[in-house]
Amino acid sequence: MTFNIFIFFMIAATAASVLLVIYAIANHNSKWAFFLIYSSICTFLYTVGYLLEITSPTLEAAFIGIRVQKMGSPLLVVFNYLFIRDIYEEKRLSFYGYCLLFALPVFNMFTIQAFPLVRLHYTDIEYFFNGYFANCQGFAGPMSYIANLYNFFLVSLSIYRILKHTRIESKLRKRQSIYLIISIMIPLFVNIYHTLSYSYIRLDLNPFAVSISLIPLIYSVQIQNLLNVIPIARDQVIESMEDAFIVCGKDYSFLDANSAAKRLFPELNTLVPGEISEQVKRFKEESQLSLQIDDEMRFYKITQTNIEQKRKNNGICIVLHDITEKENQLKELYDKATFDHLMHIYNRAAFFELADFKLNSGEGKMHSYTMLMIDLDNFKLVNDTYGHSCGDAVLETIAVMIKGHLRKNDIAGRYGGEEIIVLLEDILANNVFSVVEKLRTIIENTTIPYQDNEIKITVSIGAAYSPAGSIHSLENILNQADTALYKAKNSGRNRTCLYKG
Ligand code: GH3
Ligand code: MG
Ligand code: MG
Repeated sequence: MTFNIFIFFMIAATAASVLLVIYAIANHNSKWAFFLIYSSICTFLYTVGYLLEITSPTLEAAFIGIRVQKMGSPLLVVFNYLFIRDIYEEKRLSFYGYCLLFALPVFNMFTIQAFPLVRLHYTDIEYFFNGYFANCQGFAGPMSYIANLYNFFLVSLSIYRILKHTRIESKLRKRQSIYLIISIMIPLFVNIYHTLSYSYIRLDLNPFAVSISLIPLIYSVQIQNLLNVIPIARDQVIESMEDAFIVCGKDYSFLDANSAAKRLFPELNTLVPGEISEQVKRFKEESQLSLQIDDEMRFYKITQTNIEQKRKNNGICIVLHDITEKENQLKELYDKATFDHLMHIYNRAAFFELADFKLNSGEGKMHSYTMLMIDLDNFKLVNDTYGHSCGDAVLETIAVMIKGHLRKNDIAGRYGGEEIIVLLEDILANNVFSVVEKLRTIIENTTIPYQDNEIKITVSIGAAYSPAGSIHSLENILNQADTALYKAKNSGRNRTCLYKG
């Protein structure tokens, strides 16, 4: 045998197929690798068999090479087809599906190994040696045509699968499909060329073509690795998310949850996929949720997204987003805008808004209202004697006391300085004076401790009454209470005056 460039290329092609076997086995954890391992072994048998054939000194020796080739080549296209199905994540075939697919190639693989059945494939084989390499010329038998037709059918099926998925998938998928089609087309065209350009002593370029087709095939696999990263990345992001993430079926049966969800609802740890859980079901009705966690109230916004697959709703994705900080900030802002920070009762604007709403709402007409204007007596003296912060403490204590005596529908607000206004609901006209007097005397009889001092304070109260069924006017009732307060002050302070029209 003379060494020549073609034999060198054939050795390189064989080596490439060995590398592919190693690559596929090294990636055996990837789903796409399963059939690629077998198809790469077939490629190896095909190329190494051909290498044996063209380096054989006799027909007998060459026929060993042909047998090796035929242990791989009939199955090659089948495994490639299955590999393509896996790339596109199609369903694995049933046992009978595999039987059907492999029946003919396996039959060919075995019948070609020995006489007399080999006659089904080759009616005759001749051996040539052209001084550079050996070449066996087989004269095609009936099985040879059937095998070629079957291969052509599988190649067409593979291309159909590729095109089917290319229509709907992403740009990266399209590029992958192009590589796959190139990888399938190279051996196909070379085979057609080889079959049409019949001559005696010539090279069979098919094994070569098969190994060249490995290059685009590896590219397509690389793209698959990239595509596989996407769901892994999604999984990792979802798992590390602070938001609770729950996947359930259309019927709210539990399917999956991330760690945050399991921390929030430990019972999710005990659920098996498909199980119906009351915990998950309750999300159906709610768009917001509050949970008591470690003495703290936490708030969650619930978002639900349908999981659509081929325009069919296959489940629901529930995300619980923690909005506690936002809620607390909003509450803080609301409190600042609504309440007086010293007295912890409504500020003037909020009180007026609320009082106006109460008095003028349809329901308000059915109630009676009593407006109190309360002013601390000689309060300036407290400030002057004990200091401003003592004055603050007194104001706070008086406000807390007044608030403590209100009922559910009564409201109190800071009118200004050391003046407090109160709107009482549904007090009988005859009871107004005694109710207000009771409040005044409680304050009168209270001693407010401040540092080493005990402070006594009194208040003057002006009260105005608007009976149920009348048209209430905030402005009127306020003016009336103010007039009554003025009277109380002028009558010597520490007293209650009712407005009498
Ligand atoms: P009168 O019986 O006539 O109401 O006498 P008064 O001293 O209470 O009345 P005046 O309106 O002269 O004084 C009110 C005082 O209240 C003056 C002001 O410094 C004090 N004051 C108003 N707001 C505050 C406050 O937020 N803190 C403190 N410590 N004092 C306040
Ligand atoms: Mg005063
Ligand atoms: Mg005053």
